[in-house]
Amino acid sequence: GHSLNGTRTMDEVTGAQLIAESLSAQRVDYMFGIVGVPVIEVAMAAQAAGIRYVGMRNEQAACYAASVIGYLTGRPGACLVVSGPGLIHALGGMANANMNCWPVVVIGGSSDRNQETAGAFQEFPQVEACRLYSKFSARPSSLEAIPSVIEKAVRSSMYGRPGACYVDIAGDMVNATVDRSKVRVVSCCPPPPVALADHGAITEAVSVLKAAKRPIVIVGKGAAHGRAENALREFVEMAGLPFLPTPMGKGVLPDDHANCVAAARSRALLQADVVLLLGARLNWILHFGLPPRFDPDVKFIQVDLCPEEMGNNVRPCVALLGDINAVVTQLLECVRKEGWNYPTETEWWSTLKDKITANAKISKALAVQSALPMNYYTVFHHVSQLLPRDCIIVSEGANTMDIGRTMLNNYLPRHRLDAGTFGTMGVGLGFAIAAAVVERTENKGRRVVCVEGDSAFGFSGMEVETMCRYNLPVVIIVVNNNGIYSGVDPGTWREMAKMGDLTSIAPPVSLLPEARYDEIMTAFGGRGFLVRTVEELHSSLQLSLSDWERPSLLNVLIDPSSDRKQQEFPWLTRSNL
Ligand SMILES: Cc1ncc(C[n+]2csc(CCOP(=O)(O)OP(=O)(O)O)c2C)c(N)n1
Ligand SMILES: *[C@@H]1O[C@H](CO)[C@@H](O)[C@H](O)[C@H]1NC(C)=O
Ligand SMILES: [Mg+2]
Repeated sequence: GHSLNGTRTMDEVTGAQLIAESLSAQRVDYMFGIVGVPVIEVAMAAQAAGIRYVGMRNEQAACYAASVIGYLTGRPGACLVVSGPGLIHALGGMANANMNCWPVVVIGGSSDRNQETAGAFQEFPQVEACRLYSKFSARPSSLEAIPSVIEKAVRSSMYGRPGACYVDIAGDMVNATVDRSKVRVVSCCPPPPVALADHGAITEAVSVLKAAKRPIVIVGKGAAHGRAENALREFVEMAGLPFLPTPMGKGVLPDDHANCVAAARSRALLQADVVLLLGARLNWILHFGLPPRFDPDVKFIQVDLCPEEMGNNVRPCVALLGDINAVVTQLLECVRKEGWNYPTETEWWSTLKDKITANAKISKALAVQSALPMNYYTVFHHVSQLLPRDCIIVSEGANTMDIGRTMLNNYLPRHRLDAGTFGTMGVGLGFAIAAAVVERTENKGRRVVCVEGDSAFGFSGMEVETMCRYNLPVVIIVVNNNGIYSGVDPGTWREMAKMGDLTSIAPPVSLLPEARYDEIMTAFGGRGFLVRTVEELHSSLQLSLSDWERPSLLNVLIDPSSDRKQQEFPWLTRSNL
């Protein structure tokens, strides 16, 4: 019995309410989106159902924000978008979530069913379009089907390898009603079931580790997602193994842990004879596990929850299929029972420690340079001194992200969010908003600090208004080198403008020199700072960190020709090595 809005009775429920109540029943607590026809009622119903709704300025950023919720809290966030262009803007966020293996549920309004194929307003084949960017894409066939489809979307987003799921809601279903008694209640789906690795394979893995001369543990974002931090810490310390994190594996074990060899990354990868790979893929970030970055005879012990991942690019010598936390616990028990640990006095440890010391010296030399404009290393050196240990660091850019990753430590799991597996620019502000909204709920006193290249900042720059609107005390640090990788100083830019049409002669990497990104923040009532010196950096960052009422933006002008220190191998900026 559907009826139109207006004839609704007490025991009737609308499509919008069913979506909202079903999401809430599945413990989806946060929704990010942009409203319009036909989803305004869905957003309002979400708030009525106890879901926090954050209105964003672009669906792409809304979807980035929603996707981080799943990584931070273990339950997916929702992204709510209108039909056609709204949904299409969200595809970038779905793709990014899928690549990062983060759960997210996108809810898209679509045109009325009786106008399909007739050229309806914003008509688009949305379920089909989402298929390539998601694990599950469907439209409930009736109002009664909404709770089970939402449950399936939430469950699919979290179970197995996590990812994006899409639920389409036809416009005419939003206001349509159904008798509550006709709708089957679907209870909350539990967290994913935990799988253990094969017992024999665990024993084999430990015997491979015992025979290793130059072992390392690589801690991936899967270990962070799998909340393996406690078991992993015990395992690494008991087994005495050196480890290094992938970019978002940073913080699962603290960066200042005695066994962390991140500062000797290239050397460790190149010379390791056994790698215990924990929730990390052998993709471009790990140079495919192949020469010239790895020893051709290196043995991988691959731990992953996804069977299809086993053997990608390199055949593992042992494949441990299961939940990362559970498998690490199994390894820990095996190592404990055998009473084995990797010796502390080995040539391998000396090699790694020497390399760490040498690299630290080079970074330090660059960091203490007092010339103005500042270089990247100086900026990060001083920023790192002021950041609280428990802050959530969001970071994107090219040099900004690569150098920042090596100089800004993480001490806690899931406290670093960056451009990720897909290398997506524009994720930072959405991530920061989501992290700040979660922090407001959890109230652990953590700051969200967003370290952005000037180009990276621009992709979602208008989300500064969102931060100001909700009083989210995010600290944005724009490391401003006037461009993508590098830029041009203001004087040269003016000379160039006199020489001809800038569209013909300006370097494609360049952006407006000394652009006043700080004034975007002040325009909406946040704090803005223009920073040229170390003193200004210190005072503005201190002021920003002490203000819990509103966001800040530090526009840090650096040398537009500042570059990375000499690399043994270029990485993260080159995918073909
Ligand atoms: C969506 C998207 N578009 C374009 C790129 C190509 N790209 C890689 S890094 C980057 C920006 C780098 O400049 P910036 O953020 O200013 O950092 P910098 O290296 O200058 O410190 C761009 C545009 C990308 N990775 N993602
Ligand atoms: C639902 O009803 C409200 C109130 O009548 C109306 O404003 C809105 O446009 C309707 N939404 C859809 C999708 O039909
Ligand atoms: Mg730049």
